[in-house]
Amino acid sequence: EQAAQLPEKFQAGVEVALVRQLASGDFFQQWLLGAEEQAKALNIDLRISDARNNNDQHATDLQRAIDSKPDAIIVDHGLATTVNPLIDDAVKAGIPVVVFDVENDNPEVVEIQQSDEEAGTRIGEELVKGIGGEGEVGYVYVPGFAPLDRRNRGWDEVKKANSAIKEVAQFGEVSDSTANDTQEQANAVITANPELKAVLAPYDEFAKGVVNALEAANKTDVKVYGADISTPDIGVMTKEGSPWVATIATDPANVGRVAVRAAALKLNGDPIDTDVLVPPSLITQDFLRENSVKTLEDLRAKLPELNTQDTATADWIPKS
Ligand code: SR1
Repeated sequence: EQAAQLPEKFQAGVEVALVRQLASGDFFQQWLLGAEEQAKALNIDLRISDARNNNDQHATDLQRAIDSKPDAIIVDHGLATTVNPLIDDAVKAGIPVVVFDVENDNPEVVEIQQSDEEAGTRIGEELVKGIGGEGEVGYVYVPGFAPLDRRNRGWDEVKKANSAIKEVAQFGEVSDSTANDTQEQANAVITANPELKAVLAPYDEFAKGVVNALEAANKTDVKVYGADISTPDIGVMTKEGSPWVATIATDPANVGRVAVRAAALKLNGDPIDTDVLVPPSLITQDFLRENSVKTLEDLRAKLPELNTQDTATADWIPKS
């Protein structure tokens, strides 16, 4: 019934290439579920590739996607130096392009992000408040990933405004098993810095790695401030004695839906802003416990603003 209201080209079926740099971990899995759900509602055949954090492979996948002449391309994460020249080629070839979490300044490209600089500031300020405005903190950061670089700019602002906060260690690893690899580095940081009061870990895989290291070292008085949310993350945050006290997060499935809707609007020639922001919410451990939130479904019910169904949409786009 819904398909009949779609524009003609969608009724016939359209192909959208989703070219992913990373796909492992809760955020990326949930994001894909949302994207697939929205694609199905729009009769879009989503052609998905995953470069598993290998940037050469990401470039190869993007070139292959361009060569296959899809109706649109969504580039999900990736280094600007790797993907932007190819994105320019795609635009020149007349293919509509949407990027999520890529630093790109081609005016034809729709860029989606989770207001990451502001997110970095908000979770950083929460950390400062949580440790009384002073003390030693650890920071998990890997440069080169647009959302992490943007959050880092927000955190830099917080540090400038709070001179009694001493960042004593920066560490982290993004890989196919980010949480485990970050945990190994966190073990060493925790041992070397016995006065640590908190760790800022603004990516849920980072946060989980740090939590595991703190639990193994019996140092759960060190507070963890993270980013992202998922059902497993909620389990970690609400566990008795958990050091993970706050996170700044969108609903990743909602962001995936926004990306597919943006591609649909662009390929249909409908108006869409070049910059699409999906604002995150600050979610505390206290909020989750007080509201008996155990799953992402529970959280969606308690925080309906996580579903930005009016972002990047039109009357003909089915709500999913
Ligand atoms: C390695 S970048 C990881 C981040 O990408 C998405 O923006 C998620 O929020 C995650 O924190």
